Amino acid sequence: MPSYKLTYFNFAGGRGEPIRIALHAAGIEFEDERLSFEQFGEMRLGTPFNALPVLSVDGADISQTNSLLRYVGKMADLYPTDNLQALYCDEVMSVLEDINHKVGQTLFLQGEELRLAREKLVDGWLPVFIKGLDKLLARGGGEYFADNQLTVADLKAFVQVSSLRSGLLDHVPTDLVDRLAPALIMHQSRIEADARVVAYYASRS
Ligand SMILES: N[C@@H](CCC(=O)N[C@@H](CS)C(=O)NCC(=O)O)C(=O)O
Repeated sequence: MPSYKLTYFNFAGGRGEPIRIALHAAGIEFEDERLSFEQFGEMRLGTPFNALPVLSVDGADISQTNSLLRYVGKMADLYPTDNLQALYCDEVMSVLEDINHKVGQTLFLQGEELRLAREKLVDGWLPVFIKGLDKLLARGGGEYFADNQLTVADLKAFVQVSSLRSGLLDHVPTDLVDRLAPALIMHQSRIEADARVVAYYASRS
């Protein structure tokens, strides 16, 4: 078994958290390196694309969240073997990356500039993504996004919906997803209650 180190920021969300959950579900021992923003600043230029997460496999650094999720998902039986179901899973993860990208563009704004940028998201892209994800969940049968079982797409959606409802994103109403897509809230609860997710958070406490 190779040695694994996952490097990400020190919080239970963002692009890194679904990878941590999937690694734990796979039963893979890994070094869970959690950086402060200051520490990241010091090593940023040493990462493959000046960004996190980075998974180091036997000392070789590999980037790109969804690629990492697919890799770990295959080892954790959380990635479909059927090609069409894998495509469904990938589509969902790409939409969630689009959300990360749009929200990420606002993360370092402040004051009025932040308010305007976030309101633009709330009136524009976020409803498009949320309603679109609602349809993709219905396509998957309503309980999971693909394969009629838990996949890495569900883990990523769970982390994203939790973040959007958390109140940590200023000017994003915490009930935005509730109003637009109640099925995504039920999905969040379903994934949160999954034994593998419960076991991961129990291991953290
Ligand atoms: N395409 C990359 C994007 C990674 C990314 O933008 N990560 C953010 C944190 S969630 C980051 O490290 N930003 C630091 C920066 O842009 O300086 C991926 O899928 O992993």
